[in-house]
Amino acid sequence: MSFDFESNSYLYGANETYLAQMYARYLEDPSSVDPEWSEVFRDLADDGKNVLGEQQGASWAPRKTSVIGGNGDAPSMSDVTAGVERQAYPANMKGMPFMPMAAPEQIRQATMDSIRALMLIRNYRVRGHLHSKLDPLDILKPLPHSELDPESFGFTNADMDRPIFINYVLGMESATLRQIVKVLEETYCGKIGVEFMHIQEPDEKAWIQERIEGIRNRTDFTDLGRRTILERLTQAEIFETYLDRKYTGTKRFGLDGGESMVPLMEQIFKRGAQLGVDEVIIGMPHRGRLNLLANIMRKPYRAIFSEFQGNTANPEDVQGSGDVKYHLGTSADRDFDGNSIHLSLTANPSHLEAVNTVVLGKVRAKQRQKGDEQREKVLGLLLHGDAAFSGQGIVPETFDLSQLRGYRTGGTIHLVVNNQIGFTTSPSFSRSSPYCSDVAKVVSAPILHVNGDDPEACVHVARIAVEYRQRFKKDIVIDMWCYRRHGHNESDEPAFTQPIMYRHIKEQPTTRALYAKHLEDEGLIEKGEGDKVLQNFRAHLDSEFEAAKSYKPNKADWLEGRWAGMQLASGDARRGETGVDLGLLQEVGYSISEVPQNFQVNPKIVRQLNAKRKMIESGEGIDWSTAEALGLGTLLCESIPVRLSGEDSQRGTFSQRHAVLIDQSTEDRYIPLSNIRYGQAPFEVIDSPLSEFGVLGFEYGYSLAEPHSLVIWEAQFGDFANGAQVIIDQFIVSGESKWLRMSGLVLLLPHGYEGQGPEHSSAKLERYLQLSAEDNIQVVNLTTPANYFHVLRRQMRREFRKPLIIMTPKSLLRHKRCVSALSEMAMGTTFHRVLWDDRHRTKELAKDSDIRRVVLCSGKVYYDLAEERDKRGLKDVFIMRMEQLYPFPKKALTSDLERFNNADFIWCQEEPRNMGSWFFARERVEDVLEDIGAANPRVNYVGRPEAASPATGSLRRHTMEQEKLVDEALTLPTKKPVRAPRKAPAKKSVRVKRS
Ligand SMILES: Cc1ncc(C[n+]2csc(CCOP(=O)(O)OP(=O)(O)O)c2C)c(N)n1
Repeated sequence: MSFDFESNSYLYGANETYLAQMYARYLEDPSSVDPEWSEVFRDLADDGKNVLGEQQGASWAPRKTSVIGGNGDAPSMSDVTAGVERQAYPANMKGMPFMPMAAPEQIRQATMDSIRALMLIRNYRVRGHLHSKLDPLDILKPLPHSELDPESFGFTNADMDRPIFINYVLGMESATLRQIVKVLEETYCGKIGVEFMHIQEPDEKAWIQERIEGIRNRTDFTDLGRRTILERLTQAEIFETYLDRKYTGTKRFGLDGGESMVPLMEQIFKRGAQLGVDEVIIGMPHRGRLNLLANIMRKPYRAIFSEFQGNTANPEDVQGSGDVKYHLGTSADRDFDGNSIHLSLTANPSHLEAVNTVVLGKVRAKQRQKGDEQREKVLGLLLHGDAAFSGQGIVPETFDLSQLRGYRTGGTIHLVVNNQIGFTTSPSFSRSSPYCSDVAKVVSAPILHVNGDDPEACVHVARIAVEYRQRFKKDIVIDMWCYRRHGHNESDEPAFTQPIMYRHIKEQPTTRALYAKHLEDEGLIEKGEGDKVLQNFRAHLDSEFEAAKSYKPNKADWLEGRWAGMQLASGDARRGETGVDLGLLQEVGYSISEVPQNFQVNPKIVRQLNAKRKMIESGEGIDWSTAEALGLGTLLCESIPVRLSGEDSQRGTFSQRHAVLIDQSTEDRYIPLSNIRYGQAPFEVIDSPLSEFGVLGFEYGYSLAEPHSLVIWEAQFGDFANGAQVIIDQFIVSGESKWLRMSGLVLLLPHGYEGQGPEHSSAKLERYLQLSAEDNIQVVNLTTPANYFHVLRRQMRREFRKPLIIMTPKSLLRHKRCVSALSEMAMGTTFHRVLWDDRHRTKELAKDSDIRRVVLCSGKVYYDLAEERDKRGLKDVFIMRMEQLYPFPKKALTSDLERFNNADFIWCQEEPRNMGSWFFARERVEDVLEDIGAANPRVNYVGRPEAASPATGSLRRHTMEQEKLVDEALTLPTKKPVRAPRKAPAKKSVRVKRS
């Protein structure tokens, strides 16, 4: 049919925006548009809603403008939505001409055609990925989808060649339906499937649409670019086959089948570097890791071969357990077209995906170090397997952190190396969602699915991903469909479980072979040239293989860069200088008890602030949270930044901290510790999302990258850290030994038996003690604010870093005896690993030789014991506190216990016998007793009996249990123990006043 668009100018203007606006109006009030339009819309019925009703989604919708506010940091997602200004619809759509009353039927038909074509186009944008050809094995075929069928929109075969006016949508003014469908298929259904219509932000959606539609979602590569891709594929493939030949059957978790990962990643670095990225922190699983180390990080092939020959990755004299080669990290500088970029691969354990937030924490720390406020210089890049990506809970936690003020890093690029299998499990058993990447939709991240056997498409999506990230500072996912040529590892037989898939794989030429043939067919390379590239590379590997025989790593890669100047931990007491000039303590003390004028603090907090002020004025009665603020505040004044994150940490779970004060009329925020003095270091205190695994990983990562900040993670109650056990076991306690990576991270774990039930009593102290070995961590269970002050400061006042696990109190936060004097924090004072009985200081106890019992304990139970002991007026019971359990202060305890030559010794704890510190302490205390030649070198247990659950749910029962154990600890035998002749001490111990 011939239809004169030009002469029907009203229809010429019938572009998408126009129609959408009018349709919206029609939905509100059908009589507000001309009756002819009303009739068209009525005929469209629900279809109209899909295409025209979605004002936010469609590219023709009124554009929104995001209002970005704040202080350099972009607002959260909800801030953005709140700040959106909507473009108003014209007040009255009436009068927008439709057609003359006596309109010819053909005009009406043409309008309907336009609208239906727009609906079809929109559906391709939404669902086109379902038609895309993603599976290189061609087993998973795209299914026909009714929403992508022109027939569903009322078009028949006869309509295919009729011109339809679409007003420059898809870059065409008008086209036949056949042409429209062809363009749509090319753009949305080729080797790339794009999911982006779920994005909430119109700008982002429009950007992706424009980025892909204009060029039919394809990059035209230069000849050099294509040759480079071939070269990278060759390196990737031949490296694996070479290892396979030389070390047949040795586990390497090869990349075979996913080789396009190499050119894809290189493109991220290259384009990223052009867009201002100068550092990329990478996290990845085992699969393809050696390939990445060699071909991307440029770890010498000879070094890798040497490790395959059984040699260690580090020089012989470097301590530590080491790790398998496919977990190791490394870093390298690469140059892309004159832009230098630093690449750092984070070491990780076998636990899939656990490294995700560790990487984010590192990125955040690096961004701060570089003053990268726009978050465009340092990029996080996470690689995932398909099964792990959809299966592991840490993945949504990672996405959840992506836009949060305290954790955002300006967007992570996620690359799923989707080999369509997880060990032996097929996707249909492994997830309920269609794609493994669906989890990324929790943050509306765009998802670019791509066929791994089309390396050009892979490089193309990599380019889009990094451009998107740099522009919008949000996460984006590339889902690269590939296959795994061998079993889960190289000695597995995959045909046991996936025989059909593996028959296909056997027949499947490699990605390199396919691409070499493609370039030959296109005449870019000569016949056989691909093989020549391959032989050259193999010859290079041969020479590296020879060199590996005499290869010796010359230095371990640690304590460099930011860590330069740090040393291995040594010595016994390791106190560090933690005492502080009284003047500074007072300066900090006064600033944490003051608020600006006119700042309306909640009256209850006013009382707390006044109390704090009094503590500082009198120098007495410093409570736990004040000591904490003094510890942190003095560090800040010494130019040491502090970062504290945890659930409700700003206020404090027990309403004790109030690190952020809220104005009661405006909700303005005031942070006293950020306002001590001009030039102090920055203080961050962050209410974290309700996650332990993700957030603890993040803070650990931060501490890896930043030894010069105090980094603290706080659990709401100590036992909730069990959700982060992977980070504790596999990173915090073992990272230094496995990977030579120190961390000074502090964990605050509220602990103590106060009748609050099984889950709020125990921070599972026993776990940390069981994990203690080889000087890996420090575990403390403190009883005084001064000791807390010192232990926090000690963390930063030494030349090494060790993770510090602190059992923190709950009831002691407000216990009248749990206070310290300012003088206990002053210059010359220090942390004490063992604390003597307070009544000893005041000379209220019998002399040492008359002490009949020494009760050794740790933590809050000290106060229960001391109170009852005082009530009973006992003078011959000495209560000794083990403030630090690991490293066990053997030397100090030896000199502390040898004074009591007429006493028996008990270990008293409030935890059940199979928990707490008994198992850990018993052997060590008895060692000491033997050393000092104690009459009775056994230490007896007093505490709750073995139990399955950490504590009772009944307060009454708790109280009875607690009274019983205190009573038992303080009940002396009626007869004096017969003294055995004293043995000579095994070693001369040094006597110190307090340790
Ligand atoms: C948390 C965790 N659970 C189980 C394993 C054991 N495991 C190692 S690899 C693997 C399959 C992973 O599949 P996928 O994520 O698709 O990656 P692929 O190995 O296929 O590259 C499993 C289950 C593990 N390493 N980590």
